[in-house]
Amino acid sequence: MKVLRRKEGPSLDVRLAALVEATELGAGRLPDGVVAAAREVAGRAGARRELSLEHTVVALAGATGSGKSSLYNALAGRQLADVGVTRPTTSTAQAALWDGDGAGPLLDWLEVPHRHPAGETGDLAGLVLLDLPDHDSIRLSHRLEVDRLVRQVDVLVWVVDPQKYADAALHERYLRPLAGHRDVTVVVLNQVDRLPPAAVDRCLDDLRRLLDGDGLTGVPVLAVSARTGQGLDDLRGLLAERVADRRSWSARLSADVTTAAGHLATDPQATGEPDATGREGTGKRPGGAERGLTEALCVAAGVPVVVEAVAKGHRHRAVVATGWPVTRWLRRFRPDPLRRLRIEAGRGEDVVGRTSVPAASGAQRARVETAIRDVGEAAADGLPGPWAAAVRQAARSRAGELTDAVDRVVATTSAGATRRPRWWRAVNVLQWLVFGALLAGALWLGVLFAMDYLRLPQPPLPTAGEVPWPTVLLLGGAVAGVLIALASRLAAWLGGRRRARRTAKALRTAIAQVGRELVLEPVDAELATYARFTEAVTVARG
Ligand SMILES: Nc1nc2c(ncn2[C@@H]2O[C@H](COP(=O)(O)OP(=O)(O)OP(=O)(O)O)[C@@H](O)[C@H]2O)c(=O)[nH]1
Ligand SMILES: [Mg+2]
Repeated sequence: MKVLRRKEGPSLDVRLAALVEATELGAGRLPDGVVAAAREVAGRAGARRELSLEHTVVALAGATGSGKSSLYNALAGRQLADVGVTRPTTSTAQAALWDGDGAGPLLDWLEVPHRHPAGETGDLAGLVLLDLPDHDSIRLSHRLEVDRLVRQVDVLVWVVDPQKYADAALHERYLRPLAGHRDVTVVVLNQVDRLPPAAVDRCLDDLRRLLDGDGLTGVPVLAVSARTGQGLDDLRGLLAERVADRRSWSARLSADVTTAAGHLATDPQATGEPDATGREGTGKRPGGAERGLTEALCVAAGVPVVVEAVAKGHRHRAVVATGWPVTRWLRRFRPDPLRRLRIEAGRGEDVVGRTSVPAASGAQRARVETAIRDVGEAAADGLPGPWAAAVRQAARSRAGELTDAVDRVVATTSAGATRRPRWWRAVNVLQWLVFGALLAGALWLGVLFAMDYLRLPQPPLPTAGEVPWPTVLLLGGAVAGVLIALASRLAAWLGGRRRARRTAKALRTAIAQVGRELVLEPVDAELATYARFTEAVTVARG
């Protein structure tokens, strides 16, 4: 039977690189064991590729007494291994070499010191046959050696006997987990000489049924007898094919990479297959939760308080700048509502210290936390467990910086609202002119009053119509001053409202930006990592 080979798809090199990348991306997010196993596969694959590719390492594995050593001797054509009656017999692996030149480093890597040349080379040149200890051994060292070599060899020949072929330990511990290694697995039913001919087929059928259950449909199953030599030619022919092919090593590594990538994926969704949300691991974050976050941050940052202070502060300063000079000074005794929040012009990014906007209440803070959680949940929806957890964690990762960052943008964004409109200055000049007229009128009338009191002759009094000019100046100045003040107040009220609206909008934009930077960007980064991971896993799976 030919080794099944994929004609298309990425090369082993590319898949190996993808596995390494997926492993690095998954580290710290996926369970440590899975990541370590994938790393080990990548390391092993790298090592095997550096060693002789001219040799094919085939291991005879199986339970004690199944006849591994007997088969090993039969294939080698020499009594290399002890075949015993006391079980278990073989305690360390040994190798038979068919043209073993250059296989030294490979066997060193396999940690198999006992090496023997096989009887005759023939068409098996390049075969390195390993006789393993028993996998189900009462000796731990046997099991460890088997487990190690089962991971390292190119082709696995599982030797079973008619009594123990259904052994649960073999199927559950080895065959089922190696279902992905179909292309490099062979099953040999040994000792068929001990069965009546009619029972052999029944036994083979049953064995095949079990292997199908293990996910090993289609693997070669051979009936042999190490004692009589029955079926040995078929086994030899199959091995000769694998050896000539020189591809088992890459088929083995390919299966390893596929299996490791499958474990990294943890579930089907991680492979980039469409998930429940149809997001297909594209790294996109569903919208929606973003607005809730901005809203919660605005409220917690005291935006309504600041906006009200902007309007009130504007009116306050307008009165100080444009009010009636007779009464405006009284305003100075009242504090500027915006300055009271320590928001003033000239506050830049470099200003240290916080505004005096009241700190967020417990309920407001809780609302922010809920909004952050909602962002995390929405982004994590439909992702496999560990990645969902990583995304949720990413949403929270910079939450501690939010309060200060939001306060900073509140300070810098609202500081613009303290700018003085130019008309205030013009109105101020006008107010003082009008006030000057009032003073002039008062002074004039005062002089007239004094002259009258002293019975001095009255100078001629110019009039505007019937009313004397000093009176016009005094009363006109007073009325005009008050009217200008009232008109300015109205304008300031409208200006304050407009400013408050603009500030509210600017604050919202700036706070949304903070939310994006500190909450959404980490989430997006994690989703991008997940997208790269799924892509790498897909490539690695081949
Ligand atoms: N009848 C019969 N007996 C066999 C056959 N193959 C092996 N045996 C016998 O089965 C017993 C175990 O053989 P081994 O080759 O030592 O078995 P093993 O799998 O190497 O056993 P461990 O080294 O303990 O793991 C020996 O007594 C062999 O003679 C066979 O094909 N037919
Ligand atoms: Mg043995």
